[in-house]
Amino acid sequence: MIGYLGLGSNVGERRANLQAAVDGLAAHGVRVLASSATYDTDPVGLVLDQPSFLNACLRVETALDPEELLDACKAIERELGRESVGAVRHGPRPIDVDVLLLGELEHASDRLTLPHAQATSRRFVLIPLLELDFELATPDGTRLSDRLAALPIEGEGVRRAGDPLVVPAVDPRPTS
Ligand code: PH2
Ligand code: MG
Ligand code: MG
Repeated sequence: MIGYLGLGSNVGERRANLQAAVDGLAAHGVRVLASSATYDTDPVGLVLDQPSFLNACLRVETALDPEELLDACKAIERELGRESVGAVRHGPRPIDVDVLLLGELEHASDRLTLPHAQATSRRFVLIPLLELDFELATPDGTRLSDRLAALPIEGEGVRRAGDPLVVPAVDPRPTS
C-alpha cells in the first residue's frame, strides 16, 4: 500500500537526522519512493519557545498495517536517539516520524489516528505533502489543497530550506 510519512527535527544536525530516518526505513519493511524538499518551519502547537523545525514528507510503499507502520516509525525514532520517556510532549526532538496517510484507510486507536490530524491542519505537513502529490485527498474525499488554501498564514511560517532527501535507488532488475 502507498502511504505518506511526516519527518521533523529541531535538535542537532536537522537534515542529517531526516536523512538517517529515510535510510533506516527499508530495514523495517518500508520502501521510500519519494521525498519532498526540506522546509524550515516555525514551531506550532503546545510549545512555541523552541528552535525552528526542519520538516519533510515521504511517499512510501509497505505491506505493514497501520499499527505495524507506527511501530516501524517509533523504532527509527529510538535508533536515532529520541527519548520516549520523560520528554516534553510537542517539545524539541532530534527526530519525529509520523504516519500521515496509509492508502484509503481510516484508523482510530489509542496510538494512531488516520488520516493524521496534522495532514489536514498544519502548513508544515500540507506544503510538503502537496509537493509530492497535488491531487492528494483524505479517504472522505477532502482535497488537501483545499485545506491548505483555507488555513491562515500567520505564525506558521514554512520556508523551503533544501533539496529533497536522498531516496535509495530501486534494485536494478535485469531486463532480458
Ligand atoms: N511537531 C510537533 C509540534 N510542533 N512544529 C513544526 N513546525 N514542525 C513539527 O514537526 C512539529 C511542530 C509535534 O510533533
Ligand atoms: Mg509530529
Ligand atoms: Mg510523532
